[in-house]
Amino acid sequence: MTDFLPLSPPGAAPRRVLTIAGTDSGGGAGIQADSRTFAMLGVHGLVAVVAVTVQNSVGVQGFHEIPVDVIAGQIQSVVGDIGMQAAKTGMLASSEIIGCVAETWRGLGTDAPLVVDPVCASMHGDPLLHPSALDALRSELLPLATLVTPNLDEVRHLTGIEVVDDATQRDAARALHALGPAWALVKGGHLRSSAHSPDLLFDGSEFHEFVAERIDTGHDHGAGDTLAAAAASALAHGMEVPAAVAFAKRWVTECLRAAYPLGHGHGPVSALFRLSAS
Ligand code: PXL
Repeated sequence: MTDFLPLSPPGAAPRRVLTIAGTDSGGGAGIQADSRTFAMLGVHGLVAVVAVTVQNSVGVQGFHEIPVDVIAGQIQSVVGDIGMQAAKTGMLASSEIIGCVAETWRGLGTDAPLVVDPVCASMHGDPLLHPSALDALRSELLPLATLVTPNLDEVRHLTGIEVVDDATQRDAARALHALGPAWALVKGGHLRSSAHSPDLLFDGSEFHEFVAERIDTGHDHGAGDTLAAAAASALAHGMEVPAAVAFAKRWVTECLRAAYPLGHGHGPVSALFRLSAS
């Protein structure tokens, strides 16, 4: 990793990036992962909490949804006063919350880029989105997105397409883009049993492929959140979407390399490697 985002001098306000997402009591994913990446990339993280999860390294034992007026209030409060240059969504839990976030976003009248990470479940397979909320995700939020960043399970939930090879990955990117985001990123994840994990980005006309070294670790909790948070941070600096995705992919690869064990289950990816980078 050699590249970083531009840093603001001490005393000067950095770029602001808003995360609209759930908390993780285990500190690995969700708002905790977003906030670590924001800090390590030198942007100021703003937070709208939509749900509080009860979870540890073994799984998600439950979650509590925040009332929609409090969610809308958090977003309006910080954007009205502090301002933001980009935002991302993570766990949104329900169709009511998705509707609230979409309506609040439209009400801001902002042209700041919005990264939508369509979180459906934890890495343990525990649900973080009611299945009935998929329609709201498709019809209300994706049309507002600058970039949507599903993994292969989320692609299947959103499009019905089972990605098994290059051709189906392209079909999925086309189907996702047709739902309204400016750019769709289909993360390859564990698609191919090669040393690489290709991600495919599509804007309706051109495909961009991103290949990174595959880091085989059992500790990849929070990887999707970290990628989306890094992409939003890069967009906040005015980067074009393909450059922001390339940057985010390099960032999450280094966070995967630095992942550590925690508890009795899966440990988190770690943005803390940045502290020891020269
Ligand atoms: O990594 C997806 C994710 C997002 N947000 C919260 C989570 C998780 C995964 O567990 O707990 C709050």
